[in-house]
Amino acid sequence: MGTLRQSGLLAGEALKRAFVARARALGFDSVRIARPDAIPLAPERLRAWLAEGRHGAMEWMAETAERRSDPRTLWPEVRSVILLGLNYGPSGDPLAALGLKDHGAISVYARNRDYHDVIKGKLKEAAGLLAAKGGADVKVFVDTAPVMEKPLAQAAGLGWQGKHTVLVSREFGSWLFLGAIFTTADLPADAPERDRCGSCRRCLDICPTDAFPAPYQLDARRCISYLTIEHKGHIPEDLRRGIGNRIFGCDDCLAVCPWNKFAQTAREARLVQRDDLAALPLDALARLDDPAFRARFAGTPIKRTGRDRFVRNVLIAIGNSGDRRLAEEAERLLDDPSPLVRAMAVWALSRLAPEEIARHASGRRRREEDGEVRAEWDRALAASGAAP
Ligand code: B12
Ligand code: SF4
Ligand code: SF4
Repeated sequence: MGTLRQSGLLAGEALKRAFVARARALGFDSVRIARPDAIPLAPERLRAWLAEGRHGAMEWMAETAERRSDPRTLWPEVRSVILLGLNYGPSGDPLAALGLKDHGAISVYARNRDYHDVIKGKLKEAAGLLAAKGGADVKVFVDTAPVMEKPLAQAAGLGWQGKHTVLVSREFGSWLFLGAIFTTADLPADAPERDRCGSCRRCLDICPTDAFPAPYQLDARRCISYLTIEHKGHIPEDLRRGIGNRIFGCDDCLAVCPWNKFAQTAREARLVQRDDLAALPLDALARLDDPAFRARFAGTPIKRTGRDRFVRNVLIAIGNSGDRRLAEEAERLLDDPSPLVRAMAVWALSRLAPEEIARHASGRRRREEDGEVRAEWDRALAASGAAP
């Protein structure tokens, strides 16, 4: 400590105070600190989740499990883990778009700039202070690194993991993005937050695809967020109806949480929801080709799925719309180069115009080279009463 003082560097409480002030000036809404050994239950819970296969095809979760479950495995020199929250609370009803059946609903987190880009820059700037004023080494993480941000955030006291598994804050409800800074600086830790869910189970009961096998446990394979964003293949038939018109992510379990009564609208301009991205007309989306898709969603998280997966989702929403006028969009996509799109075009058409399936199948079913798309034709023909 004496050496630190002589060198003009800060340490302990003084460094923490300077850091928190800097992070708040950069716009972070919550800044708290946990010890690197603060999540003793997480490794076993992560292992159990992976063993059940609940990560679906997110192989990167399994591949990084060891480093992910303990900050000290990821970086043995780490002495303090700083968790930072950025509020992205919506101004209106986050579920309003679900009532517009000829529109696709985009989840709140994707209605403006990609939060990775927004948070990463701020984290780097904040971390710079620890290096400059504390002589400490730092590493910054947001989402994509093998770090269990939610249990660490609970240990630091930002909130608690609700029964929907997302971190709930007493100040911001369900709407906090999380980021982490690992540092070699020894900073005084904050107290953890306790579970405040009580007997409530609103988030569990609202889930349209029944993705919670038990409270505090999510089976990603059934979660609309996973299916519409992460999942690269065909979406299982039994889950398509539950998806409704959610074309990118899902907010149902977040939105019904009673703790949102304390939520506040996002302050960070790049995270304030853009109304033109909340609900989008399905017919226009179905006509996006690759360049148009990229241009439309540049800078937002939506660009991540690429055009084919996005149009796959749009076709599920079209199939669920009950709007016969949208059948022509599905019909046009029956010959799309992407099998993901062709398969969902068949499904959407079979829901909106089952009597026309046999006519459209003739020729196409025989020429189809993709086994999954052929199976989709067979299911559609069987459901419409025509023999495959
Ligand atoms: C993989 C992932 C997903 C997957 C899986 C989600 C999941 N729940 O695991 C999918 C694609 C489904 C997903 C969806 C979403 N995600 Co996501 N995702 C992640 C990621 C990259 C890793 C999460 C993880 O480690 N999962 C593994 C499981 C095992 O860990 P866990 O969820 O903490 O599970 C704990 C509980 O199950 C608990 N537990 C288990 N058994 C028991 C029993 C009892 C009794 C108790 C008390 C607890 C308990 O212990 C486990 C370990 O702590 C994080 C970023 C990060 N690096 O942390 C973002 C992250 C969690 N996602 C985020 C967001 C915003 C979302 C969505 C809201 C996006 C959307 N609107 O569509 C949805 C929410 C869906 C939901 N209900 O979880 C934010 C959440 C912010 C917050 N306030 O918590 C994060 C932190 C990204 C960020 N940097 O901001 N996501
Ligand atoms: S995000 Fe939607 S689908 Fe996923 S668990 Fe929550 S309510 Fe269910
Ligand atoms: S809805 Fe209820 S059970 Fe779910 S996270 Fe919020 S308080 Fe907890």
